[in-house]
Amino acid sequence: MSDDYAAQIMEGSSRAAARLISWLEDEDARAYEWMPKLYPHTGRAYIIGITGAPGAGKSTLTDKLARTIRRNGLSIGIIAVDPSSPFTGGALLGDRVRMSELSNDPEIYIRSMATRGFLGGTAKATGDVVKVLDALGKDVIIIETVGVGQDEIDIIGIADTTCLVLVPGLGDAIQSMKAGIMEIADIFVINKADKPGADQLCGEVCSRLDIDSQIQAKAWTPPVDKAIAVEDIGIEELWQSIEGHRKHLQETGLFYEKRRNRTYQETLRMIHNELFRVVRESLQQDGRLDKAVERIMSREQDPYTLMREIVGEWLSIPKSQKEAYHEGTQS
Ligand SMILES: Nc1nc2c(ncn2[C@@H]2O[C@H](COP(=O)(O)OP(=O)(O)OP(=O)(O)O)[C@@H](O)[C@H]2O)c(=O)[nH]1
Ligand SMILES: [Mg+2]
Repeated sequence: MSDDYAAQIMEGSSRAAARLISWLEDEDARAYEWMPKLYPHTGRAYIIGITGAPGAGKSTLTDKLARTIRRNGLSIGIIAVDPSSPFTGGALLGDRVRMSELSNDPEIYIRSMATRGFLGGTAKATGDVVKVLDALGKDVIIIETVGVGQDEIDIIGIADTTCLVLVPGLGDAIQSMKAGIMEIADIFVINKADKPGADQLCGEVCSRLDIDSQIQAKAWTPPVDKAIAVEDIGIEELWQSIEGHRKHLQETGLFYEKRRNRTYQETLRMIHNELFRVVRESLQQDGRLDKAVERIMSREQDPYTLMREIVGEWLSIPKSQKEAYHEGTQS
């Protein structure tokens, strides 16, 4: 079958994968025809998240890490989520990698995703793209995402190993980091170690981790690796740290637990998104929401009551069926 996208992707067709990913990004219904067929063939790839501030060197690091992984004979998928490069002057991941020899390697698949403004979230689209690359047969999938906003928290849910990239010279990096960001990192990378302040930053992160481990005993203490991505220094060590974390997850059973938790969250989110989509469409279809907004604006109606009415209508569908059932048995 020439248009069996699932079969083509499983045979390793990058073109078929690219097509399906575009449909996913557009929320085209055709995507959801093929995803169920791909799903049984996913779950094999190991997923690495690279997150950090804009310009921290995530793309450079990803490029170098990809070469190291290739030297180990593994194939790679790279997803750059919403590259922030216009702000930092850094090259898009795609550009950066295109410039290197990686671009000619058929074992590497690179995809940039502009997901800013995506309703329902980056995580949904990214999670689906991960599955496509997994079914495509990639051994390792790297997701690069900027660690600002809410997105990075979502990415953590998707990655098996999350690397947080920090750079010296951005003031008191630890203090300015959002609450919770320390907890999400499985590995810390102090990049741009050629710049002054790298050792100090390293020390700050380590002592913070020390304090954390005194407060709460942890099965895994994140390694803190120094790197100079532009010079390919510290990348092999980073790969060893990632491998160490992978083995730790597998030996402790946390790997299964982590993926089970991800599947739980993902399934819940899918149900949430679909419910929201169905309700939103029906409200938009007959212009009902527009009319209601007018009434809310003029204070003829309040949004709280409207919300209850709308949700109540949806909930009453099974209830009325139940009532009909009892009516039937009573008569
Ligand atoms: N001095 C120094 N510069 C580096 C290092 N790694 C990356 N850079 C430079 O930092 C700039 C940003 O690098 P990118 O790899 O584009 O950073 P990024 O985190 O992907 O940036 P965004 O995707 O825009 O958030 C580029 O000019 C790199 O050449 C390093 O180890 N040392
Ligand atoms: Mg980048």
